[in-house]
Amino acid sequence: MSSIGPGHDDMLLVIDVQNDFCPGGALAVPRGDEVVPVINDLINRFDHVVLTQDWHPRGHSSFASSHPGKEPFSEVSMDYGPQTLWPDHCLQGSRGAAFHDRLSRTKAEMVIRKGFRPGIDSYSAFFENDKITPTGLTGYLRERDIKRVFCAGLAFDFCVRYSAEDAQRQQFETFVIEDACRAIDMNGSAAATRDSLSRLGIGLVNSADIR
Ligand code: VGL
Ligand code: ZN
Repeated sequence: MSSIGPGHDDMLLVIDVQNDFCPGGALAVPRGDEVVPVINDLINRFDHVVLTQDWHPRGHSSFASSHPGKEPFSEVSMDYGPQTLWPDHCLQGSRGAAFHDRLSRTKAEMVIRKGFRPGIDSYSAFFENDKITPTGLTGYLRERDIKRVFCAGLAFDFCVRYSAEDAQRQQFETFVIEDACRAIDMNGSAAATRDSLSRLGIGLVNSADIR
């Protein structure tokens, strides 16, 4: 693809680059730490940067440990729909919930925390998993006159996917920078994500395309 952006109405949305999603963390994404230098370079090139931070209270309903007899990576049905159960991760204030030490945070205009309500998970930076409870990010981006959203981070097939799909649904032109993401990839979820993103007209691009 020819080169795109970044311009003054573009936002780089950096999703969940936290210790627990990196090797050694509680919900490690394979090679998750490899996104850090790629994202740092993107942060230098974008005018606007927002970070998200998965931020769960103890005993969160997305934790398998909160559902007796259930294993991590199994599924339960919540009143808002199916929910994958995870190992305990990104506990508020913990070292695992902190951003990766080498992630450049200085330029971030805002950090949006998600998943802090005990009874509902939030993959997307825009809406919780009930698809109706907003995080406030849409209003922030509209008020700042942002027109395009470029997504990067962890995990490609969960929080990046849901954030990108909601960004597009909220009328932002949306791209996912694939080499700035890594996937959990359970039951073909990485391929399903690629299919879904292209069906929705979300651009899959590489960081080298953005200059
Ligand atoms: C995520 C599972 C649970 C993510 C967060 O950042 O993709 N995945 N919480
Ligand atoms: Zn989480």
